[in-house]
Amino acid sequence: MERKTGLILALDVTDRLEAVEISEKVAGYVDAIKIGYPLVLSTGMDMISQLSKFAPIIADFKVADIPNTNRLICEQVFKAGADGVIVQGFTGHDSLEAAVKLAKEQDKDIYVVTEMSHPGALDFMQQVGEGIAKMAADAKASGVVAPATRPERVAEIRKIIGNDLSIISPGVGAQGGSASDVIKAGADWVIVGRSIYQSEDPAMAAKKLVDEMKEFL
Ligand code: NUP
Repeated sequence: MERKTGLILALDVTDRLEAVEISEKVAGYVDAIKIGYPLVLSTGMDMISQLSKFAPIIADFKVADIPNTNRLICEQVFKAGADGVIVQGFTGHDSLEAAVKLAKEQDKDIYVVTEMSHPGALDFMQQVGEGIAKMAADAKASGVVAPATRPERVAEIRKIIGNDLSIISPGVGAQGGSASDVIKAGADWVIVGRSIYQSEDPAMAAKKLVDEMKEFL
């Protein structure tokens, strides 16, 4: 994924027309659009190709299965037109490797969730986040997903993965994180949903974030 603005839109709306309208408005400010279960379950998989006209699509399906099933899922998502897929890391190295192998064959990206951004991630995930980051680097994934709500953890994860992998970081705005803080801590992109798509003026909200991050990219 090419970095121009550092912003990825998380498009968690459930209406097809709204999804298209928002994408059209913010297309000039985002490097990718992340879509997940809310939008795909309500509108269908063809939403991926429809929105790919505006920006590359990252499918946030947090794939978490055995290697063969991970491969089968990623195959379908890439076939539908996505450029990247988000997978969970806690399933272990073989599941991740199956996804990465397929993605590399098709020149696509796999992003691995290390530690999630919500408070409940401290219950279990944080303890294994660094191990997952190391595994993602060993497997040569394209990048990891790390929490904008905890920039200090993003900085730790950056130390582990080095500069070959990118960090895409959700948790800005509605979840309390700051875009510029997490970029300063080592993230390459922020992923922002509600602060953009629930705004009166999504394009202006996206532009504000891009302007805020510009000097730190
Ligand atoms: O750790 C994660 N936190 C998170 O919020 C991993 C994610 N994939 N996400 C997703 O990022 C979440 O599902 C949503 O699509 C987006 C953040 O949206 P918002 O809080 O900016 O509305």
